[in-house]
Amino acid sequence: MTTQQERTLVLVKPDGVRRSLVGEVIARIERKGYVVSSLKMIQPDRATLAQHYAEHEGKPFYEPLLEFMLSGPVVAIIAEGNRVIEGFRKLAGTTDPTTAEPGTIRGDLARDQGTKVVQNIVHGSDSVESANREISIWFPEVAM
Ligand code: D4T
Repeated sequence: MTTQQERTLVLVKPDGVRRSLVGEVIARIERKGYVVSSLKMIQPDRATLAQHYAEHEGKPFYEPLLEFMLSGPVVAIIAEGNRVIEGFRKLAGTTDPTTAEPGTIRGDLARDQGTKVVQNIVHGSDSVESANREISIWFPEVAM
């Protein structure tokens, strides 16, 4: 199997920060063997979130998603490693936390809240293109 040195953009979303799960998420990234190369806590503004979630504009959950993401600070992380994009998505588990596998971040730590938008603790880039785009949104100061 070929290995690919990659970077991915991880966000600990406002629910994860409110529940003091920042350390838990970072520990899982690091225990897996990935390297945290950049890290910051930010209160995101609407323009940043509109860029980040541009692909979801117009969907029923778009406005609730932005409201949720505006509801408190997030922690933005660049994690590095071979195949880290796929690897972090596996660590995170599937989008729906009710059915996310136990052992994953979402499967272990999140559940359905009955809210209009799924609150699932973390975001992780889903491709090299998304990672590059998202890193430039959240870390404009980091050279590609
Ligand atoms: P992110 O992008 O936050 O890592 O999550 P996913 O990759 O797992 O999911 P996504 O981009 O498809 O969705 C972004 C965000 O919207 C919420 N969502 C999503 C929701 O509330 N209802 C839905 O039907 C979908 C598809 C959850 C994550």
